[in-house]
Amino acid sequence: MSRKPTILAAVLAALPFSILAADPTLAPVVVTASKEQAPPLATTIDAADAQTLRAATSDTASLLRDVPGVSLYGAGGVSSLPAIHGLADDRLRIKVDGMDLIASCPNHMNPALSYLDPSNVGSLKVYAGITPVSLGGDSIGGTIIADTPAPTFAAPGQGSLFKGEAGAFYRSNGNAKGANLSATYATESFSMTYSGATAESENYDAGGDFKNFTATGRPGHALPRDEVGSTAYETRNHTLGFAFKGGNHLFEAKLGYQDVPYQLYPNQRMDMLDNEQTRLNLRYLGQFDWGKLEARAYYEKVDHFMDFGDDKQVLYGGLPGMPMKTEGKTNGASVKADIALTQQDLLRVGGEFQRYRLDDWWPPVVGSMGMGPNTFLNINDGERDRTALFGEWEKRLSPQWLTLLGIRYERVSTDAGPVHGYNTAYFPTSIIGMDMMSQKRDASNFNNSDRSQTDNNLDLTALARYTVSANGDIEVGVARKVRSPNLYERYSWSTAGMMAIMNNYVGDGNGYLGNPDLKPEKAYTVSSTFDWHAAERDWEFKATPYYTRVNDYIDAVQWNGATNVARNPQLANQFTVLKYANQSARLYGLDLSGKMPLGRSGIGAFGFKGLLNYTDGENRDTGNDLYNIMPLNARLTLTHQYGGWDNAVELVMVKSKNDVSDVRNEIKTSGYGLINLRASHSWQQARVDFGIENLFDKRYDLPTGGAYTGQGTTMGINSIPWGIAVPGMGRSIYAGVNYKF
Ligand SMILES: [Cu+2]
Repeated sequence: MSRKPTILAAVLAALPFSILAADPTLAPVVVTASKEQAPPLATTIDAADAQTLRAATSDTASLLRDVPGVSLYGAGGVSSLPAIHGLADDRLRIKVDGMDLIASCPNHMNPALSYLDPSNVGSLKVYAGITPVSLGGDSIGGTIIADTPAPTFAAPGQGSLFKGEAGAFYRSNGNAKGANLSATYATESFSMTYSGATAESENYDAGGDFKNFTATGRPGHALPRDEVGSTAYETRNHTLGFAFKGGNHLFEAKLGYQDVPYQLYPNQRMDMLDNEQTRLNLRYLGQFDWGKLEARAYYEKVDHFMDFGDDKQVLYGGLPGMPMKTEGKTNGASVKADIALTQQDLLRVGGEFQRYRLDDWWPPVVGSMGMGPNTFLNINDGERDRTALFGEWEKRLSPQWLTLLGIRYERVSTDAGPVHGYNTAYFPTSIIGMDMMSQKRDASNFNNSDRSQTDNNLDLTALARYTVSANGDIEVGVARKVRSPNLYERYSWSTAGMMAIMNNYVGDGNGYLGNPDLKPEKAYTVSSTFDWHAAERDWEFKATPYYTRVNDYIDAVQWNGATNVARNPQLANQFTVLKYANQSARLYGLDLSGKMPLGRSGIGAFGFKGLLNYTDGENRDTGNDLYNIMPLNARLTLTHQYGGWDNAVELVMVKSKNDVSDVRNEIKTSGYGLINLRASHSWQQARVDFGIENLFDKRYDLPTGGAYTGQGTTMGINSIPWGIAVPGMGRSIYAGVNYKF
């Protein structure tokens, strides 16, 4: 630690000199964020934007941190879960290369964006307000469209081309390092690309004075005092793509393979100790006189394994661990046509199909009376199938007015087979005995219940965009969106605390119990965006107020496993078991964002960027605040460009979180401010990035990072102390290089 300020001072001291030393006549690589202008407004992070952050992070979701309306649920080092306007995870539609990937893990450790390395991002488009039905489905919040780079072909007459890119990074906090390589060989009609990336990190240190469990004298694996337990990871991603182009037809085949040897979780009782994904994605895209036709078919298989990582420990009878396995298989297909009816009318019609199979089972632990002799079947033969049809009509009424009307019907069927616990015998005397008793009762209740459910979901969207002048646009939209429960929400069945805490994908440390009778969530949203800007967008200011009412919102009620009824009174200041329940909720808020030039002088062009997000969420049935709502936060950035230099100083400000979900005993967090520094220099082929995150090594808690469960005996529901939030990362100095050939 003592060395860091010295390095820091050296970097800071060197900055102005290196700026002066740079030759301004060298052609800079132009880095601009492209903003889509067609309705509805989407914010796009392109490959160049991603590049400015990827030396600082290996978590693709965190590339969205500058996008208005987006916040992140903390999770593993490469797997944070995006939230848009207070709705997160399965409530959002997140497509990676057109695939609706599903987090199969009972802790959602493997969400869609965790399969995409930041170095392989072609673009990330965020629809924060109203999502068109063609890009939605089975979700009630916004949509994130993530795509790998589009295939490139040789120019006519060029014959063939070979090109590629290689990069590496290092980050001081956690001793994180990684590398990426991509190479393309292409002719005018054929293109082949390999992309690979690896990243690994040890546990990170919190800023300032964090006292982990070791520092506070709790039992468990001993760690240096500032270290945040269970934050290490190692990940490897590979994709191999083939593309054929003939006339107006494009055919693509993409193979993907991900192997994560470990990704530890500071806010889960378990750690990911292996995640292997294989996927195949086929796509056809055709241009015709009448419009565009796109068809896709994909297959994905995930093998996921969890147990306690090094920082967690089992004291229950000195047993070696608690292995948990998950297998998910997804088959999907979609067809979409964009039909130009007239010059002013565009019709989008399409259909989607998805077949998902899930097994989640926990093998017996040899020698354990509590965890054996049988396998614990958490989800057995889980099924979730979706069939959807949609139509969307985009009309330009006049040069000023553009409207979009959409309707989408989606049928979602779910089911799960019969289950049993570790041991169906009855041990009346111990805590373990009580767990066994409830497992027998719970399994029997579950097996006798009607578990097959079919939901008929209808989404409706209406959107209008009015161009006031060359300097202003207004967009107003209303939508009804529906999401069916996921398999864990419907079918996890054990009330026993020790089992329920393994079914948790919000990181609050509690246990969750499914509910086969859950109905789909229906959201009604009104949102508008006021967009003032210079004709060339040298400056811009956007405001997006929104309001959402959700009927049958899937929240949770505290559950008493012994009596098998809702708990009353509630347990406070401890971890508890909750059962999913349909309630109602409302969310509202405001995003503000803008940028302006601050002038140009002999030492370059300066600019200012700002972003502010506010969300309020309430459960209308209980009056409780909704869980994991990011408090008021703002991000102010001073930018500087000179020759090939592109630099920034960033101030992040977050208010304290006092609005918490009482039913989940959510932890309050204090407000904080952080300073980040970034610098980069680009040449024709090479680029270097370096910077410092959390310059002053500030201690802060992640407001949506959940409860700290990263150390010790996490197996018992209250065997670790309640009330400690996961702290954010302390100062990290990083550098990255990238070379294009
Ligand atoms: Cu997992």
